[in-house]
Amino acid sequence: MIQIIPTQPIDGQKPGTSGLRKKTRVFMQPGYLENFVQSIWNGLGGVAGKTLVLGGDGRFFNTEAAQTILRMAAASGAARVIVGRDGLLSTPAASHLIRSRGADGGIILSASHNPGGADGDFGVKYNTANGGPAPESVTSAIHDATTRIAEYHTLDAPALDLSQPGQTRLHQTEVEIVDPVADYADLMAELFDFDAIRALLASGFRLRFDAMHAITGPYAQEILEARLGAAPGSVVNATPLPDFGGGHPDPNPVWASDLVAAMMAPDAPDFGAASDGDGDRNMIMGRGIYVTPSDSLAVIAANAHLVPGYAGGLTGVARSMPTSAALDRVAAARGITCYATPTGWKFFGNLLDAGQATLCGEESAGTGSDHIREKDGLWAVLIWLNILAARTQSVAEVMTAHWQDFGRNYYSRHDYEEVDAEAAAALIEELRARLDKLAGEKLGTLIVREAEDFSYRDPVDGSVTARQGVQIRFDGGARLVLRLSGTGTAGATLRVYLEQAVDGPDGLDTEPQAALAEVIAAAEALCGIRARLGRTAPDVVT
Ligand code: VG1
Ligand code: CO
Repeated sequence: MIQIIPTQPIDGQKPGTSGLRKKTRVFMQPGYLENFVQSIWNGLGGVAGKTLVLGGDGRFFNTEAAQTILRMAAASGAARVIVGRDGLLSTPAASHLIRSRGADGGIILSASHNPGGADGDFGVKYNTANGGPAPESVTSAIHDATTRIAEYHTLDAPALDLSQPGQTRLHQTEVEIVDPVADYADLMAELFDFDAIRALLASGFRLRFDAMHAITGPYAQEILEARLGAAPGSVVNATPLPDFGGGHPDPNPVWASDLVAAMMAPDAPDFGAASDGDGDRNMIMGRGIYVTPSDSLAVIAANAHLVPGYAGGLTGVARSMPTSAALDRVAAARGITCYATPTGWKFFGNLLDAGQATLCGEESAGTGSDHIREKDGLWAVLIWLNILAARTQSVAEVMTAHWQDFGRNYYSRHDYEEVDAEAAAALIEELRARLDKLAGEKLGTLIVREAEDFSYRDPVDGSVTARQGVQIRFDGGARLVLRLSGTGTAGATLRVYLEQAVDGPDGLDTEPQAALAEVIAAAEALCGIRARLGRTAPDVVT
């Protein structure tokens, strides 16, 4: 039954910010997925006798890829594979399953917020036994294995029926098919005051959750509608589709514009939220107000003690470097440490494992805590609902009070997508070469205080990750960060992160792009982004 198939290394199988992402048709080429999966096994030193979790966000090719991976795990002697029904698991649910079942690791099939479909993107990510994305030491070993692979092992076996929970066997491997939602929903019930949220929803408080035709639909229906009593239909676009209905399952004001329109309408619900392709991102809105992810993280940190799962307080907090310093303000007020890490959830794992941080977040709509080792979209929605129930205030009232208490960090990200990769790389390289001489220079109206290429030394294991983005601070509380995306599948994407801190009590109610006008001009003065990349404006402003 076991087949040993000769193969050769395939160029470019290098995991990025979050796993290996490629065009779906690239992954569908004969041997492409097989090479990478065998390289995961090889990079780990084999999977014989191990227990793995397997699931994905349901995008096009999920079903076939899950069957291929099951055959390959069995051919390499895995003891057990725990797989979500129909090969489905949200990223947070997969992380929880790895932890709760004591698995050795897991494979998540997703390209997250990237579009799906035959002409969209596909991705494969390996998570370790703590439930989190593999750290760089592991992804490097996997990449290394892709450059040396000579054969892969698989089985000559028909596809397994994954449509019913239960136990089955593939060769000598136990395959356990589990309900993808149940365990995760139980975990949420442990962390939050479901009675208080239920009472809030019974009091006429209306919510709208947009699942964007992605994996969170069934999770949100079970938790928000069935367990918490939100009105039927509160969860919209709830049926996961292989191509996400042709949309971009990225919960931000650009791609979730329907939700924004609904929340800005006169009869808007009290609370609006959305999640992404694999369920780890979140967007939070109130009636007439959008909450930036950086602000959301700070509000959660400031109010977590109102929530049962965090009643004991936070040991520390962490944010990715580009994320605004709104979180730092809360940490300073509470006397706890705020860590700044490179972009990508894998850098939070050690801090969470060591108990040095309880809460983490990224400006890209990722928020989470030590309950699992991934960011968690529905968790963010539930903690917000729990906070609103405890404070008996609207989202707008909570935000106004927060800015008055802590000050405000105006924030925006401008993305230049699918630009010429060489031009973007040259722009960043030339900038790096100038960093030493930038302090004191005037860019537009702003004067540079300090400039650096961000480098991170992990406080737990001492590993160093360099070249993680150019960070420029200006006199007067403005900050500019530039880095290249590590999740795209075509050309390069330049991300320009813009921040202006205002301490208050005045100036807390300006339109964000206006509040950021001087930083936006400074970015152009610094490196002429638009002219160099041949663009007149960013493609996406969030
Ligand atoms: C982006 C975000 C980053 C996030 C990553 C994965 O990476 O900026 O904050 O962790 O996506 O999120 P990049 O390298 O493109 O900037 V997900 O929900 O796509 O797994
Ligand atoms: Co995601």
